[in-house]
Amino acid sequence: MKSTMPSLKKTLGAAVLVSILALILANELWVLTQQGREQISTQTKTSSQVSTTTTYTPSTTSSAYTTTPGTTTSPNSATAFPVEEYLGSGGSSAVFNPADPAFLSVADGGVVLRLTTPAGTYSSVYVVVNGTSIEMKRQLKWSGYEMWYARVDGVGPFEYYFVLATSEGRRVYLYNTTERPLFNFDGVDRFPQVRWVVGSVGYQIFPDRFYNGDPTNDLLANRTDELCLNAFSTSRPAFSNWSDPITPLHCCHQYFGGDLKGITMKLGYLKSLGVDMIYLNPIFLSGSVHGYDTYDYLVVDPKYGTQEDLRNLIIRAHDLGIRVIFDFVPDHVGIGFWAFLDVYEKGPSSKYWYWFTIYKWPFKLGDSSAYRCWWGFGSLPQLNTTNPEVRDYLLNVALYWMDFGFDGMRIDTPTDLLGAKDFFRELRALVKSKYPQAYIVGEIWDLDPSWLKGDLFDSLMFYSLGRGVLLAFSSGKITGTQAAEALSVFYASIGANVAGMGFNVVDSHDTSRVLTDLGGGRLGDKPSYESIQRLKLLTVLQFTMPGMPVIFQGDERGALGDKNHFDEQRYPIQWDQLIPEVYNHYLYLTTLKHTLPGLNTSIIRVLYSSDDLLVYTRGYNDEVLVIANNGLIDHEVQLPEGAWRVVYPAGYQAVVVNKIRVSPLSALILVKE
Ligand SMILES: [Ca+2]
Repeated sequence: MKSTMPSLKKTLGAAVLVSILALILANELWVLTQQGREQISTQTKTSSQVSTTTTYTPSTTSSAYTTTPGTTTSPNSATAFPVEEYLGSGGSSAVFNPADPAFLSVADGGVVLRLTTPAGTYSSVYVVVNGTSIEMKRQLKWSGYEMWYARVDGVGPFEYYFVLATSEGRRVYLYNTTERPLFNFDGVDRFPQVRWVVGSVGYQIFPDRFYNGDPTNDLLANRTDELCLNAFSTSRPAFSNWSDPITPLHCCHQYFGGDLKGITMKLGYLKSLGVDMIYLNPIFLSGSVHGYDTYDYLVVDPKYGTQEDLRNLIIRAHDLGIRVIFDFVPDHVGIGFWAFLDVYEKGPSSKYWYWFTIYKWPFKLGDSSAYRCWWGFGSLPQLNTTNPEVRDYLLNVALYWMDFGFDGMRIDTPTDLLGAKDFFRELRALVKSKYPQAYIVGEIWDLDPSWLKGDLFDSLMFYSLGRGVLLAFSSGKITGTQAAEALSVFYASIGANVAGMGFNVVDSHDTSRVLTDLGGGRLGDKPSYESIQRLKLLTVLQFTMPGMPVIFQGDERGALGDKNHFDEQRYPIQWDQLIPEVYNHYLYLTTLKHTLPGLNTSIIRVLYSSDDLLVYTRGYNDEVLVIANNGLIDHEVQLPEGAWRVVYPAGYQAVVVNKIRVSPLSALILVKE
């Protein structure tokens, strides 16, 4: 549920985003400041000696256990004069905090260790794990920092420390504490990845506007529509044929008749498109088209069908290997919510009086001055989630639908809840104890890593990535270098496990459609060639980020819609209209997502950027290479060593070495031969 937030978001420039993220990061990180206790090597090494080393192993690793802090007795002292440091002691300015998933997490069945250093200071970094040295890869780079990562196979316990080498031969050994020099991973995964998300393609469905599978239920919304209850409203709901024009009621009270049977009938379409997960906008009894004003959390809205229809949808989807998550709205209800109506009728003698915050009674339904409501909307009374009764009620609702067969939930406006983090901590513990692979996503527009530490959500709706970075780049609002910086800050802020679980949206029912944002026009227009090129560029990026690309219904068909015009983007899918070029493009991207192993990992490395170019790899062996050009001229790009096969655009299929040209407003996907 969003009203003004999207337009607010739009005004956030990429530069602002970067600085916000940097701030978040700075607060989260354990930054070791430079204290000038550097010891310069007496034996200078050339840079090539260090940088070409692929497996550096200290000669006597076990001595690390017995080394007395502050002495010069260290591994490998013959080749370089080492500097010993302990976390928090300062010196190397390296940043590491094993308690934070951004630095240590279990992803794709292995442990991903990451370390941040000042940019350009170290030519190579190693992590020594149980005596074996693993070279860390330079993964990300942003305003003065770079982040390195290494993967340790499996999830068993191990001990480790870091070795940082400069091109002049100075080596810094980063240990834990003077008492316990080695870092220790105990083998316990405290933030398990929901593994099925990593290789999946998601699809968001707005039920009233997807497909009408049962015309007999179309008018049932009349019985509960909020406008009929709201004392401050004189308008009434409207019922329209599938391709009727939109009216000022379009956003919330112009009904088109889409329903659960309609979704079930279209499962074959979704399967052939390559969809692995459906996110359903609210389907429970409510007073609007969007459903964020719940009347009964445990009743399927009759305008969408019956509980049996829902059961049938989930069973059929599961049969096809498609998971389904529901939209959970714990912050507020509709004015027709049974407990709220009880308060409305009985006042302080209602046993639900303390489920809300009532300022005066009696009151009229819809009076925003009479009770606490969401963002001042009188139609949306806010629940008092600090009341244990309300919390228990909502927790049981969530568990009820998980028991019913859902695979997870998207949570509406979580930051607005009273006592938000306490509530969601409890929710997660309850749901995950019974369903460890349940996927829990919070509707938070900015990147706030504090929600992604393992006790709250698996992912946020990553608008901050999809729109803040990828759309900004594809529309030409930011350069490749700015995009690389923003991507680096984004992925440095969250664990690799979270990156792999990313809910990667570029638009939704709460924003304009991206094709409109990219200059394609409004509902009913014919998008230009350039806007479609930009859409392709954007979606190549969306589909090659770690995590799950989520398509908003109809984007794959080339739908248009301007949010500022009565939420046009929610207009019904016109099943007789489709831009084949767009649909085939999406189809090919879902195929690549399913078939390229590198895209089924949680790892991205930003390799190179310029004004027009953004270049990155995917996978632990850098096996997928993406080159994106948002400029209006073509560019020649130097390829990493080896032979590369072009897999996007489709049909290209050439094997190339050394260099490749990338056309204006386009992207290439290559795979290591
Ligand atoms: Ca219907």
